[in-house]
Amino acid sequence: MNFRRVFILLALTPLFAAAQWRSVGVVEATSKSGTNEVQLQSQGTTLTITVLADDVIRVRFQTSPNEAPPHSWAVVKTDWDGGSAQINESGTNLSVETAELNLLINKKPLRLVFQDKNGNVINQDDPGLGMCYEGSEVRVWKSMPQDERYYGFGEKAGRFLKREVALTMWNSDIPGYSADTDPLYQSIPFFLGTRKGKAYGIFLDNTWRSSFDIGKSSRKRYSFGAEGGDLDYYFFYGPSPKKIITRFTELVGRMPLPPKWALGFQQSRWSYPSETRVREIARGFRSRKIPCDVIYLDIDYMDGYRIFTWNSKSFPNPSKLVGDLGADGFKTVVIVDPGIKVDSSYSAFRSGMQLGCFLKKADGTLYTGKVWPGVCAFPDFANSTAREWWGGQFAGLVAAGVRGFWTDMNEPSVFDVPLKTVDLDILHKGDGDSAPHAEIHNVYGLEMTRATYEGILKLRPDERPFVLTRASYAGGPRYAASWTGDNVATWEHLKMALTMCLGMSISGQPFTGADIGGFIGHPSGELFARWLQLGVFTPLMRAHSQINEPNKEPWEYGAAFTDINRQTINLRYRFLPYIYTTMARASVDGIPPMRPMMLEFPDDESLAENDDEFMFGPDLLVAPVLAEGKNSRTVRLPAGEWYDYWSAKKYTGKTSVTVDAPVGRIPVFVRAGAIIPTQQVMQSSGEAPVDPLTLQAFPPSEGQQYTSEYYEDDGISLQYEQGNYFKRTYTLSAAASSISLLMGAVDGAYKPHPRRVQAQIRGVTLPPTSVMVGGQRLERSDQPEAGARTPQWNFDAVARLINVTFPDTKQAVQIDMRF
Ligand code: MIG
Repeated sequence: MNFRRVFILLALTPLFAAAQWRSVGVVEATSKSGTNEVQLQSQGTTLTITVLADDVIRVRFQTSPNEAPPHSWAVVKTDWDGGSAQINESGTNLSVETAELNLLINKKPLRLVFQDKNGNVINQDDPGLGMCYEGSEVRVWKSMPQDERYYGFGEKAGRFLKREVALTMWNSDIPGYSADTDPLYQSIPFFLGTRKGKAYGIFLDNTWRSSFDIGKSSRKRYSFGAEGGDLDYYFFYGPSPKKIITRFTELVGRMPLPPKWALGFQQSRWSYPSETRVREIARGFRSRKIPCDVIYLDIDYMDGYRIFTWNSKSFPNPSKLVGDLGADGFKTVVIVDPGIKVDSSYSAFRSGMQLGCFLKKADGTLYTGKVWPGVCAFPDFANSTAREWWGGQFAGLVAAGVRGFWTDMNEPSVFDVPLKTVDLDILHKGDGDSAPHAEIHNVYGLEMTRATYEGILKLRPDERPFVLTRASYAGGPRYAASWTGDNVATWEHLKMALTMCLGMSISGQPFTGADIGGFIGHPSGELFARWLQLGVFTPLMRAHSQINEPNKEPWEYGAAFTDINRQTINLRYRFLPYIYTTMARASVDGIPPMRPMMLEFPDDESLAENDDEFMFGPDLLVAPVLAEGKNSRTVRLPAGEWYDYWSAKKYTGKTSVTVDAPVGRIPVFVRAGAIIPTQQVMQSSGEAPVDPLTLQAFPPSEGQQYTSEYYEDDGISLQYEQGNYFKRTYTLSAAASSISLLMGAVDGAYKPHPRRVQAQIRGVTLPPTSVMVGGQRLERSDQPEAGARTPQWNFDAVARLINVTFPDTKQAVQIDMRF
């Protein structure tokens, strides 16, 4: 029981600036444990340095060393092998050396200096301040080189590059936030520092209110720390930023592969108030041939906002409604809030009370706060009994066929109280070790998504759960996708939708998106169309709206925009095989689909601060139009060669180009050599079979070759974990008078529906003189029969492409085109 912390918390100095920091002094004693850990004592403080791997070092500074080690809510990997660590002591210095970096520990006073193997400083404690403490607060100051750049910090508004800003981690419900509003809904205390093409990462694993001052109060040093707990951080060395993200997500866990339908277009609003309106919306999509996979039900589906219930007047037969939607290709997702109405005739309240699942005050009485249902009790998601109880409450919704759950208000948000959340001294029971809300607050949302995810998985063990959350912490993607909360229908917010998703993506949350069209306010047709275009390239593609706004469905802006919006959503469905492949990759190595330019091209100074274009997956460069009244867009192309996706015109990179971008078109470029797997447009992702699978191939320059990957599985079950997937590589190469495409042998047991593969070689001006598939010469047939099963090829001089169509097999296939 952690009463000391509660006590200190109440006595906290309110103003951060007023703190009288004590800087850690001279080391009095050191002790090694094993080959990879050393402890240093100084004036009652303990610093523990643990090498987890050659590129990962944990630094834990404790000002009260006798306390039991706190539990980490984020870290899932604990069995690190320590790499090749060597710890050497000589006089006033101690050094920790690994194969990839050296940590010099100055003992007089205690300061840390991280260096690469050539002795260049990567990161160091500020010589003057270093690690400090005051009351229960802990903080470290680091030197801040003028040319160092900072990125990440999870869900933060404003520019992608973080400089001269002070950022706080404290999950907060802020409807209609703006570029300088901070904090927001989620806390991911992780960032990257980059300098001269080399990157390091820092993850502060502390759930108390924490803060990062990145050159706001000083240009020479930055600092981070928290109001309680240990200064417990992980230092990652790249030098590539990708390597750091892979390591960080190994430490805190990765997004499991979501159900494929969750990557389709999703339609929401607060609220579709009745079964009649929901059916009308579903018909609205199908009758206009606008693809859609998901319809959301916001709070009004419930009986008086009682979670896990239905309003029997407006939703008289939920299973029938959900079933009919399902037959029409729609999955139903419903909102759930944490607040459980205090109402003795309400079964969730009664069972939660019986099992002691709700937060209580120090005197043992129920803690209550007001939210939508009125006076509510709040589940103690830090406690496993409460989590299991919560998970079980979904039985009815799951039985009705509801497929996904949207966890809102889980900062948690409480109405009509000054702090807008649960009282900070309310104790969470945890499992054995209790902790005040001040310590649990930032993981309340994370643990709510955990309870939800685990509960649904138990109820429906053969299906991947889909949970969408507003609040979370580092490691949250293990359980849920997330969105950026209550944004506004302005062009500025469209820009922020991009920078925030990029920030989330490099903070370990790949499955993210913003409310398309803006939650608050009403977008113009143009703003909605541009927002929808960006949405094609955000993993979560969901349109949503506040209550009392005019309708915002894709057909509400006039016929011309309806056509444009249909084309845009069609594009999402065309790219689904590629999008799914990038998501599969993220679930394996943490590298997100949305990649800031600095992540993909860390050595290119001209792209280091670029936050209006990005890579989607390894091979698509997306340059959305983010301002009103534009018909063209200037794009900075990285080194190499790039094709305009629309025209197949080829450009040499390291230059800026301006391309047409009328309101119906988002500029997209493809890396030369890449193969982008695409499919036919369908009205929902579950339609099958899709024939053919079209591999859009963009030939590299003469003498070059490039390999792309492809991933597919049943899109819904967990069998991919047992090898039931379909994975192959495609290698495209070009010589003086030939182009070859090698489809590697399929890895994995999954059998797709029988289908043809259509290799579509783009940007080709002349027809080939011969096309061979697997050593067989194919006939040219410029009027191909629709669906013909015989292998054939044709050339389209206007579109400048060659189509080669043949049945898909699991064996390797080589296609050679001679010119
Ligand atoms: O206090 O459920 O961010 O998406 O529509 C507002 C109603 C509660 C906030 C969410 C928003 C949702 C709304 N909710």
